[in-house]
Amino acid sequence: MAGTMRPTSRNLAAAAPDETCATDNAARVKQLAAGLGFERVGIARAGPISRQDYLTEWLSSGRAGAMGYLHRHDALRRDSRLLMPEARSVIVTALNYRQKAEEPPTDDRTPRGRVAMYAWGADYHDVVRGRLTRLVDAMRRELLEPFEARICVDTAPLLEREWAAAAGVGWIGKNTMVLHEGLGSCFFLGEIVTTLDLAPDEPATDHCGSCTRCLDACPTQAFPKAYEMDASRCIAYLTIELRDEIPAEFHRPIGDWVFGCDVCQDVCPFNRKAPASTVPEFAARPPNPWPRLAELLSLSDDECRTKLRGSAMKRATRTMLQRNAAIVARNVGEAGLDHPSGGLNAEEP
Ligand code: B12
Ligand code: SF4
Ligand code: SF4
Repeated sequence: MAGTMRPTSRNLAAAAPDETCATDNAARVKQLAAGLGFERVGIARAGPISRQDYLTEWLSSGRAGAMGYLHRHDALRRDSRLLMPEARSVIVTALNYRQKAEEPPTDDRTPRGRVAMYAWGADYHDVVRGRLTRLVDAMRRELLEPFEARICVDTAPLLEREWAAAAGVGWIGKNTMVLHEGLGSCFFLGEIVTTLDLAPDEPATDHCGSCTRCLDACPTQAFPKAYEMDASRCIAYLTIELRDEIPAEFHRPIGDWVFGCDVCQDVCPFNRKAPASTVPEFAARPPNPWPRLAELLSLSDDECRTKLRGSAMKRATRTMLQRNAAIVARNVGEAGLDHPSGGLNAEEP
């Protein structure tokens, strides 16, 4: 856990009563979170984020592509106290989703596409939110003072990686993921913005060193430079967020990814020895991670709704999934699987 703030008996004696309380409460919150299966927990002081200029430049440079929601609630994104005026602390948690890598099944010769690991099992929004709700309940039972708490998982206007870095949960790697030496980067972030005064942690230090594996491996050159992403080029954006046609220059680089991409995490040395997730809900639900392209291409709206219920894959519409599957079908030499709603541009690059 990020909690390196445990006081010695000497500095405890010297600490003011409020400080002692903040330190004790922080330690208790971390214990409760660990008991609920969160691998990392860190605390940051609520307030403005430190890299506001970077965010402004990033948004104005068009790197957010068509993700208009990243431009909305801009002020809230810059200062967590605007989400909750009396907020004192941001508790940041990490929940490991790493699964054993799976080769494509060889029992039949059906062409298949690949789904990014974060979407193999149950929708993380539900799983992380469920556990954070239990954490807040436990905090209300155990901590003596009343407090307000707001749970954020992905969709709130909060720059989760910025907060994770500030709270010492991990450092922001050159591939822009939050990374931890022991845990790698295959974990979800979730936060509790709260009025509780909790002793903050130190930010983590960067261990990327001279490594550039993620930057070199990205199939679409989505990193203009280290630590910076042009999201409009990322396969995760193209296959999950972009509702229109995917520009032809990206068709081939998409390879076999029908939903998301894991390349810049797969090549990261910190993920090589990272532990597997112990969260049962994140185990792969068939047909993930290798759905048959023909099945994706023939899904009706109703079937799509039923099959994707409870999965993070429901973020993409049926048309988007079929657009992606048609591109992958071409890439794996199965152009005959094209679908009228595949959304393919007429020309390959
Ligand atoms: C939009 C979004 C995307 C977009 C854009 C990604 C991006 N890099 O910005 C797309 C669709 C491409 C995407 C892809 C993925 N995403 Co996403 N995404 C988000 C979302 C909703 C918002 C991110 C955002 O605001 N980006 C805008 C930029 C400007 O913000 P930022 O990168 O966080 O940058 C801030 C800081 O990091 C810092 N900073 C930036 N650059 C630098 C440089 C240096 C040197 C330093 C020190 C700091 C620093 O300053 C910035 C301003 O404060 C977050 C959830 C959230 N609410 O935060 C999830 C989130 C980032 N995604 C997540 C995941 C799992 C993924 C994927 C792995 C899914 C997949 N396999 O397909 C990929 C990973 C791709 C990658 N390498 O980042 C996780 C990441 C967990 C982790 N361990 O880091 C998050 C946190 C969701 C969650 N709750 O767990 N995602
Ligand atoms: S997720 Fe894939 S496409 Fe996106 S930056 Fe990483 S390697 Fe590149
Ligand atoms: S691959 Fe190398 S440079 Fe990229 S995030 Fe991992 S350690 Fe950092």
